[in-house]
Amino acid sequence: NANRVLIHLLYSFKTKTVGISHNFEEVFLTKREEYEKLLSDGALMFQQVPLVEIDGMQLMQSKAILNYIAGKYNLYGKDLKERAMIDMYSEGVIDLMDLVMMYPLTPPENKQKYLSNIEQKAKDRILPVFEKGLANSQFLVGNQLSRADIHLLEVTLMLQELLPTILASFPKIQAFQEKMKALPIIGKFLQPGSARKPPPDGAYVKTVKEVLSHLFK
Ligand SMILES: N[C@@H](CCC(=O)N[C@@H](CS)C(=O)NCC(=O)O)C(=O)O
Repeated sequence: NANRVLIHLLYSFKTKTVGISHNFEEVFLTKREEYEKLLSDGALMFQQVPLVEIDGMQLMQSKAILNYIAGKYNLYGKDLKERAMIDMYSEGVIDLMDLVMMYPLTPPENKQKYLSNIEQKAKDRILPVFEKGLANSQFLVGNQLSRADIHLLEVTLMLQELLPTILASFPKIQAFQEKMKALPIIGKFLQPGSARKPPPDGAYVKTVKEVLSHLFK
C-alpha cells in the first residue's frame, strides 16, 4: 500500500510486529545522507526515527505509533481499564526489549556481562509476570488478542535468539508461543523471507553506526 510508508532502523521490532496483518512498505535508512535528507526536509519531529506515514499523518515516537495502530486495529482493549492493563504489560516487555536491542551495540568485552543481565531480568522480573498472567487464560487481557500478546510473543522470540533455553521454566509462555505461532497471519510472518528481520549482525551494527554517526563520536 503505497501511502503507508514506514521508515525505521533495521531491528526496530515494534513497528515490524504491528505490521504483520497489513501491507506496508518499509524504507530502511542505510546511508547517513538519507537521514540527513529527512532532517533537512523537516520530516523528523524530534530528529529521530521511526517515522510512520499512515492515514494522511506522519507519526513519530514509537509509542505514539503503536498506540495509534493498536487502537485502529482493535488490539487495545475494550475500555480504559483493559487499556491500562495492556499498557502495563506492554511497557514491561518494552523495557526488556530495549535492553535486548542494545545488545549488538555493546562492546565485545562487555557482551557476556550484558547478556547475563538480560537473562537475569527476563527470568526473575519479566517472564514470571507473564507466566502468571497466562495461568488461566489464553490471552493476557480481556480474552482476546491485544498488542500485549504480540509484544510478549516478539520479546520471547528475541530472547530465544540470544538465550535458546530461556523459556525452559515457563511452560505457560511456551504453550502461548506455540498457539500464537499457529495463527496463520503470525505463522506467515515468521517464515523465512517475510518482513521479519533476522537477528542483527555485524553489517547491521555498521549501518547503524554510519547512519547515526553523531551518536557514536
Ligand atoms: N522516543 C523515541 C526514540 C527514538 C530513537 O531513539 N530513535 C533513534 C534510532 S532507533 C534515533 O533516531 N536516534 C537519533 C538521535 O537521537 O539523534 C521513540 O520511541 O521513537
